Amino acid sequence: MSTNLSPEAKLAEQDYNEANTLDDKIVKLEKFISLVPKHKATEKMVARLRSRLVKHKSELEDKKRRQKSLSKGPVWVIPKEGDAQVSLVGVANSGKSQLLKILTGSNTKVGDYPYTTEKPEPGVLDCDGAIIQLIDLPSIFLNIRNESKNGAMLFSQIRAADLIIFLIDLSENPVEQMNLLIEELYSGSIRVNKEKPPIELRKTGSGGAILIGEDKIDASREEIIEILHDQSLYNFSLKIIKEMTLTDLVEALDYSIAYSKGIIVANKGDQQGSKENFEKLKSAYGQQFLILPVSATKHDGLDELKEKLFDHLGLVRIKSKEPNGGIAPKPIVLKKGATVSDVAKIIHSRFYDNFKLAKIYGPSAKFDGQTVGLNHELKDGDIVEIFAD
Ligand SMILES: Nc1nc2c(ncn2[C@@H]2O[C@H](COP(=O)(O)OP(=O)(O)O)[C@@H](O)[C@H]2O)c(=O)[nH]1
Ligand SMILES: [Mg+2]
Repeated sequence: MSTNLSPEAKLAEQDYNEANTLDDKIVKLEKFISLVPKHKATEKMVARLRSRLVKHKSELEDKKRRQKSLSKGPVWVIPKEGDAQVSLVGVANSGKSQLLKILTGSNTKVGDYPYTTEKPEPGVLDCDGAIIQLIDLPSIFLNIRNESKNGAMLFSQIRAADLIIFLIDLSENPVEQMNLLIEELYSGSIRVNKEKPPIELRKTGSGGAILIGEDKIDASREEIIEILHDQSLYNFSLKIIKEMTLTDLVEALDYSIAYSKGIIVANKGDQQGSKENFEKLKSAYGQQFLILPVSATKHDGLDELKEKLFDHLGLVRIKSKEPNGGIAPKPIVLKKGATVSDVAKIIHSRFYDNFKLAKIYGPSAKFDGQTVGLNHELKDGDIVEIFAD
């Protein structure tokens, strides 16, 4: 395997081959992979090494799970409360704690010195009746996964969230910050605003390997099957749905990867040079991310932030009209795509079981008071009046 590698990489390979424990194998293999130059000629080799890494990691997970059932270690994920959980991710001093404080009234510590925030700190944000749990997190720095004892726990908190806010300090180089955050999250097996490479994999009891759509990968049948063998898969049917590389296939097989959604909030818009930095950030990341400019200390852009944040969570707020004609003060918060039947079930099973008709007022109604059935899809801001027998 070690043709055309640097002496350093060859040494790393040897170290890996000599490693005995799973932990050690993972560390050594990661180091080896990092030392292999990445280009077309090494692509398949790197994919193969990554697939081994996936295997080692899942073995380690299994081992930990078995041990955990005996003794429970500390868990750091803040239990979800409200309608959605959002994590604040940024380098030191970007203003995460300041933003949490201003949006939620939480009294998390804001510091003039870096790393003021040592553990996750939740706050509650009211988005027109939807309750969003916002979580202030310790700052991200280079190689945090290996350098910080809390790295793994930090990542578990980030993965658990429904959305990530990348908080960028516009008084410092914004593209460097964002590159760092994305790379660190990547190393913690978190991909942001990316689709999981689409495959359909089914384990079969016998029959060996069945490949469908193998022409969509630029690799031989044997090379594809080797990757699955690495994961101890021998009898399976695999359908490749879109064009992808061997590396994508390895990613798709790696169940430890989280695919998260994120937006960028560009803070300190009141600082000198922030406009130029905002433009730089936009040209580097504007295609992949929604970017919202704010100033957490001057309270600029916060209403727009709340609005767009809610929209990105993929939720809708629906109010019900009561028999006395009054409108419930608190909305019911549902996933986009929710229908009248979802609302009926929540109000009372009677409304669902004996449903007659509903009247709709608001964005999804062709006209106010439009009569609709259980399957009518609702939009954010709708008011629903349900009639039952
Ligand atoms: N000028 C300016 N300073 C800010 C803004 N937001 C936060 N800061 C300051 O940046 C420093 C770091 O804030 P903090 O919230 O502790 O950052 P964290 O490390 O990301 O939690 C503090 O001195 C804040 O007062 C802003 O919008 N404008
Ligand atoms: Mg902080």
